[in-house]
Amino acid sequence: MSLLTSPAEFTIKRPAFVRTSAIRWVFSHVTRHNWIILMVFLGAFGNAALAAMVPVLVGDAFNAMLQPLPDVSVLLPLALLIGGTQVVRGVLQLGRNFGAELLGQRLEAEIRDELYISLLGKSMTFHSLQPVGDTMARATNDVREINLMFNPGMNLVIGSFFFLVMPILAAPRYHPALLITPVLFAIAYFASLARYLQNLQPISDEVRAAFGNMNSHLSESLDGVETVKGAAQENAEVERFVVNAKRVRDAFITQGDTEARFIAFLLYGIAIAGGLTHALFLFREGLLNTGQVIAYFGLLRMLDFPTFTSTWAYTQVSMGLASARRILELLNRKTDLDQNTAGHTGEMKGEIEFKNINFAYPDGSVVLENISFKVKPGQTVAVVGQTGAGKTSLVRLLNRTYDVTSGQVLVDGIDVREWNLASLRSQISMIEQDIFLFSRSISDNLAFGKPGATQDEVESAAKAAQAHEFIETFEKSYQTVIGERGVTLSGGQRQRLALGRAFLTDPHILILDDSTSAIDSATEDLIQRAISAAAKGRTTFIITHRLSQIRWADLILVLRKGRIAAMGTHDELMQTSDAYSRIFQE
Ligand code: DCP
Ligand code: MG
Repeated sequence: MSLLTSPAEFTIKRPAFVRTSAIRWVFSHVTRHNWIILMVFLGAFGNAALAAMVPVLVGDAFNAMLQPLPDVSVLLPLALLIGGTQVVRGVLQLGRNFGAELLGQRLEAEIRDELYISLLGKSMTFHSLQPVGDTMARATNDVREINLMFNPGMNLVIGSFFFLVMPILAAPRYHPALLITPVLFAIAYFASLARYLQNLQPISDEVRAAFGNMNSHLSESLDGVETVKGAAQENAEVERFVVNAKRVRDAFITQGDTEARFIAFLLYGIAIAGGLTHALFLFREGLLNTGQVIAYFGLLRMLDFPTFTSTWAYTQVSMGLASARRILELLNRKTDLDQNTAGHTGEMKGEIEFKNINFAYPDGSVVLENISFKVKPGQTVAVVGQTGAGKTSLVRLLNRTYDVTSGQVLVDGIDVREWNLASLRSQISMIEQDIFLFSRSISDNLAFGKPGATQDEVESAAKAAQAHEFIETFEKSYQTVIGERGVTLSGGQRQRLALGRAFLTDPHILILDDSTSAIDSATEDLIQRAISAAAKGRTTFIITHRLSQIRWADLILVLRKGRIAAMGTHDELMQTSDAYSRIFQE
């Protein structure tokens, strides 16, 4: 059995990115695209430099015209120069925008992959504690926010930064004192920006968290829409949703409020007025001429770009970082599962031993207590007990869906934690209590654990599972696509598909959880035959309430409130165990 052919969580390679802080993590993604960054910076710098050419050249033109004998012939070359620089500027601007967009899209795709791989690699402990809707919000919207952080966010931040720098570079050309206004503006701008971003951070975090919360509620009520409708609870659900939606709205309003308080516009007004006054003062002293005053004023007007973009471009960056923190938090959350790639990988014989195990769910009380038993290879074990007794929990310890709290589960004499996880799981097949079918074709669903299976293999597995007949009744037979969550199939049909799945993977240990509870007796007979065939030659666990299936088990475990109340064969137990015989009297 090849382990490498199965695309299971634990065989997927993890990309190595720095995951110590959100900024470093994003940075470690960005630095994989150095040439794009170079393109953005060159484009942004060139764009600003050529934009500064306009007021400078216009000032020159004024001076030429204000001569006692104006020389009109200089106007045409100046006009052509202005035109030419602006064409080149357009190209550079395109480069900057294109680069930023490319970077944003690439990062979005990369981070989405990274997150998906990580999510698949996480343990059930993680998944049972993490709401699906919240994960979905992070995997879609938050990842999207990182894209937007680069374009338009960083694109405009970098672009406007050079617009801030140009007046500082060009002003001394006319008079060194003219540096005062753009330099003071820059200092005030960054100081107020730092405060603004500080205020904004908790608000951005709240916006993203409120959104995730709304999403997880939405996905839950859609998931459970049948229950909601069945209990006529639509109104209550809507009310609950409105509360969540309000929280999102309030968070956005607070954000808008904070944005509105950002004083960049005030600074800009002061800079323009102060700078012009200063220049006119120098003009009166004879230190500047008219053309220079005009050019300087034009340069100061370049500050409007950083002013106008500042509020929302930095908000976008702030939102992007908030999202990055949320994604990173998910990536870094402990998986609680050691995949043990260096562990034991041999072919399984199917001998099982539970040695004094205790088990509790991560946030719950003790579910299984002091359980010990042994199973020889090829034997069939029936697990019986009332609902909530811990039957499902018990078998979940075998394939390490969860790990024991204390004690040991041994397969072939080796602790399951010592096994290579991929090897362990690929040799154990579990048919869950709630059978999950993907919205793919029946054929794909059957071959889920063995993607390369041929049509013949799929069909013979379906036949062995007594599923072939009903599949044939569908118009497209094996190519029928199953509706969302398998709603187009009945309980019994799903169980037989799940059995077919198990046949295909040909496991050494097979676990059937409540596999025939919802079935009429004719179908039960079919399934009974399928299970008998499936159990042949492998160690099998059956969790069921049906006497017909329990009877021929080699070992019967009677669970009661997480403890073994009795164990043995049917005949033994009928004589010795009250707990056992009581189950059949219910
Ligand atoms: N439990 C829990 N967290 C989970 C699953 C179960 O806290 N993720 C609790 C609920 C029960 C106990 O564990 O009190 C045992 O649950 P099982 O699912 O193991 O019970 P059974 O499979 O025996 O019950 P059923 O026959 O209803 O399937
Ligand atoms: Mg159960």
